[in-house]
Amino acid sequence: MSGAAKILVVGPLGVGKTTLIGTVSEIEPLSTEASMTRAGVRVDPYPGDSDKTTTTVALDFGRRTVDGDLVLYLFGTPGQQRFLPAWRDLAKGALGALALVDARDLAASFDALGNLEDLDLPFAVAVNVFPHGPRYAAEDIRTALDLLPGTPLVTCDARDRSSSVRALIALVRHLIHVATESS
Ligand SMILES: Nc1nc2c(ncn2[C@@H]2O[C@H](COP(=O)(O)OP(=O)(O)O)[C@@H](O)[C@H]2O)c(=O)[nH]1
Ligand SMILES: [Mg+2]
Repeated sequence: MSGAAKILVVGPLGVGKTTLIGTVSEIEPLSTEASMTRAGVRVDPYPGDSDKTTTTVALDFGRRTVDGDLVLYLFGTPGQQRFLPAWRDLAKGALGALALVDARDLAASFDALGNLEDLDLPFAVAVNVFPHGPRYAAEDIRTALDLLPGTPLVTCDARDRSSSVRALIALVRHLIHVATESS
């Protein structure tokens, strides 16, 4: 596969979207972050005991070439439900999505996965591994997230380039497979 593809990177607040795009991008990633206000902290409960003080209010953008000559334009989409209209706009023209999941809170990913299904956007799921996070068997994660058998499920560390690129390649392989099946 060569050419260019628009890819969404979706998932709940704090799952690692900004981190992953920054890790894999060949260009200086564009990231629009805003300080979380006290009010925002109430609206956007932050998982775990992280010292995170910013949250994405609009989008992240990066570019990554995989498999030689396929250029992926990566759009990180805000995970908060109240940004759903923006999320749907961002999905226009996208070929597929990488859905990031935090094993400490699988349910936090339901909204994003449901939106992808509503939009008929093919996706792969990447469990971003956090320290102290539970290690579930892949089958248990599939069941909890109600994934179709064909949906790729991989693990990654959003701070690690090779594992994050591997997750993107798993998605690309899936997109090729889906495109081949429907043609
Ligand atoms: N331990 C660990 N921390 C991570 C990982 N990915 C992201 N983080 C941290 O988790 C926080 C939230 O990540 P961020 O990329 O901002 O999440 P976003 O809200 O989905 O964009 C940041 O402080 C990251 O440094 C990871 O794979 N492992
Ligand atoms: Mg972010």
